[in-house]
Amino acid sequence: MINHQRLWYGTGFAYVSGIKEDDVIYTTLPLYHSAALIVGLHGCIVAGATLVLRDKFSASQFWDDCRKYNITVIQYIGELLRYLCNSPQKPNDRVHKVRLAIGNGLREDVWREFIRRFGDICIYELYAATEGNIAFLNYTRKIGAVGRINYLQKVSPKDEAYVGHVGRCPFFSEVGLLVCKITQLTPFSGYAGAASQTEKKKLRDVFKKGDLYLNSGDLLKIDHENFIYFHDRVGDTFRWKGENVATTEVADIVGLVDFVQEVNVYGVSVPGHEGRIGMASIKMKENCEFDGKKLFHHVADYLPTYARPRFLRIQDTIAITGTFKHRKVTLVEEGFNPAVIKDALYFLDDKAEMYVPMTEDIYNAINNKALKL
Ligand SMILES: *[C@@H]1O[C@H](CO)[C@@H](O)[C@H](O)[C@H]1NC(C)=O
Ligand SMILES: CC(=O)N[C@H]1CO[C@H](CO)[C@@H](O)[C@@H]1O
Repeated sequence: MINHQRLWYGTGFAYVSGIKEDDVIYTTLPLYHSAALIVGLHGCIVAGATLVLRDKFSASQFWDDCRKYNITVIQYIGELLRYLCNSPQKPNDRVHKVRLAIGNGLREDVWREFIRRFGDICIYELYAATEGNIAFLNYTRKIGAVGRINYLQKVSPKDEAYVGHVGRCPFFSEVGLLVCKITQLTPFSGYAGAASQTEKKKLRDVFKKGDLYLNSGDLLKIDHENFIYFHDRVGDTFRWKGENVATTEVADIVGLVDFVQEVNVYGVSVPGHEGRIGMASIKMKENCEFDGKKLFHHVADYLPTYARPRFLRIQDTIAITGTFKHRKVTLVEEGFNPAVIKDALYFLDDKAEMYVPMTEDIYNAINNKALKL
């Protein structure tokens, strides 16, 4: 439920980002989503700035539009900036007036590449949810971070049974579920429709009896300098062999391999096994060859056994949602059956120490448990 107060809070992002009346904001995001509607459109009204809308994002037109309309502020969500980084380099990549990018979901590798390629654009990566009662903004330009704990905004990540160490990440302290105290100043107005939907998001007696918190559904981590990082959505994390696997973390690692352009990580079920095993859908860089040995050694170097994608699927395009997030549901359902999937499939073969083409034999061996996962 977006009431007046919530809308007003949302426009605060434009205000704290220093958007002024001579700014021109460019948004290619859908207006049904709060980034464009609340931060962009309403933020623009509050600042008295100008808004340039485009009904569909186009990576090839993006910078031409910025030049044409003298854009100073751009909005992004999810994978949007990755698509800009993936588009062919041009000599005028740095010819524009964009000084600020505001949004969320930017991964660290893309953040670095974006600045390297398009110039010193200030990135305000924010963390917020439409219905949430807490928000963070980068405010220090620390790459990868969504914000920092300060003494006005105390953050208490709560350890839950399903929140543990995810992957190998010695730099970071523990990952936790973000819960946010519901107070008069940080209200939770809930969802329209069934009251049970709203009730489900509330956590009671969290730190002491009688307290009330909002379950953000997001896993965050805080480093030794108090910088806050987004880790994963609880729903995007899957369990394998009793361990939590963060899809975003695995995707970040696989994405570092030189022939990988884009990667979508998810968990698939295997008959007779608890939990879900890791699978990745990969889009290859143009004119690159898949190298199963190289990829194996890369994931073996950076990921613990349980987090390594056991199956790979090579796709021409990685499907995204209207809000620039990777689509996973269909991929999860389709699994890893080579008789059904027409894309090239690979299997992580421990003994051979490489990804090998997936065959009917391997598939059958997994199903009748002749092959142990
Ligand atoms: C952009 O800025 C240039 C130079 O200041 C100006 O000539 C042009 O009219 C502006 N374009 C728009 C669409 O405002
Ligand atoms: C809101 C906020 O704190 N913004 C800061 C983000 O980072 C830049 C650069 O460090 C600062 O100049 C802003 O004040």
